[in-house]
Amino acid sequence: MRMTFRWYGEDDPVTLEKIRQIPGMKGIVTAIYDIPVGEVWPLERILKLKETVEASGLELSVIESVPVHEDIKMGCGDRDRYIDNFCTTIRNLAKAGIDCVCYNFMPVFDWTRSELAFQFPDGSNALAYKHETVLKMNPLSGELSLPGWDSSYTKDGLKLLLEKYSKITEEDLWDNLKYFLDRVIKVAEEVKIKMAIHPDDPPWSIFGLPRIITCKASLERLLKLYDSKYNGLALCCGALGVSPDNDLIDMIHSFADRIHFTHIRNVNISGDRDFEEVAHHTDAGSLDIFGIVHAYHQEGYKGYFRPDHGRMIWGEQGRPGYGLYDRALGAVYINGLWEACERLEEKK
Ligand code: DNO
Repeated sequence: MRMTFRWYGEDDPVTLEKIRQIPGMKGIVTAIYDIPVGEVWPLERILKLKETVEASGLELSVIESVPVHEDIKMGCGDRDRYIDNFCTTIRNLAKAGIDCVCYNFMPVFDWTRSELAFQFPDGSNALAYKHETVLKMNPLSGELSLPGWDSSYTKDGLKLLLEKYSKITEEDLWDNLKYFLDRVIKVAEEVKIKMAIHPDDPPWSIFGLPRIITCKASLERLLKLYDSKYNGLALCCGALGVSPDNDLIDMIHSFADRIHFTHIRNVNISGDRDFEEVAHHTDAGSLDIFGIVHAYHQEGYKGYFRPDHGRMIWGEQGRPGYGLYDRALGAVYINGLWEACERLEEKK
């Protein structure tokens, strides 16, 4: 297991120097954020990023994410050119020594919440999702923006995109995902990059858009679309875990050899399709974080872990979900659980 931490680049207030001081921290998860979606990431830019990260004493571990152009997801327009570009980016990343790339296949919006600063009685706050509120939200109003969303759309551009998607079914999305994987995984195999799909967050349809990577059956289907170790998963516990039907421990045991990257986060399921993000500890929320880490340990997991979203605590202000303190506590907690699993194993 390699412990990593997400860093949003030079303008992230959570600097590499701070991340380096987190006990047990090994690597950085990041991306190049200023290249338009669909364009090639030049090798020089990737090497520069690697140099910056390594100068801080950390390793550049995972790219999260190389974004997938909407034409690819919709199976229209310039998809072949964008897939070629994606493959070139993968080749360039491999030349720089990267071995794991995360991506997602969520139409238009990446992860979604209805509240960015849900207040807890202890004075901390965190991201939350209330389904009733989301049902009333208009994605065209621009009232919400989350790190990870492509903010380059104009209102008209977004409207057009949503109209186009209204004709796309879940099965169309599966076909388009297969078309993409058939081309990309071949290259990934060749250059030895493990591709890791991030599940849909939350794992159900929002704003009428189809979402397909939501549960065990869909992960199974995805893995079968192209049967290769390089077609793998970024198992995000928080994303999948908000659905009580998703048994994460069972998923870890079922797919262990295809999980390359893991996001660990706890959530408190507070109603049907309602949840708040909480501290990483098992007793803070609805997920058995010890059980999850233990399952990885039992499987001899060698991939990357990162603590996922944290609350805002100790007065910190910053990028929703991506402050320093609570994520650092999460990393230390996970490392502690892992060490305990190791020690108990030795004693057997
Ligand atoms: C949210 C993240 C997602 C994730 C992408 C992966 O915090 O987990 O934005 O990076 O969905 O492509």
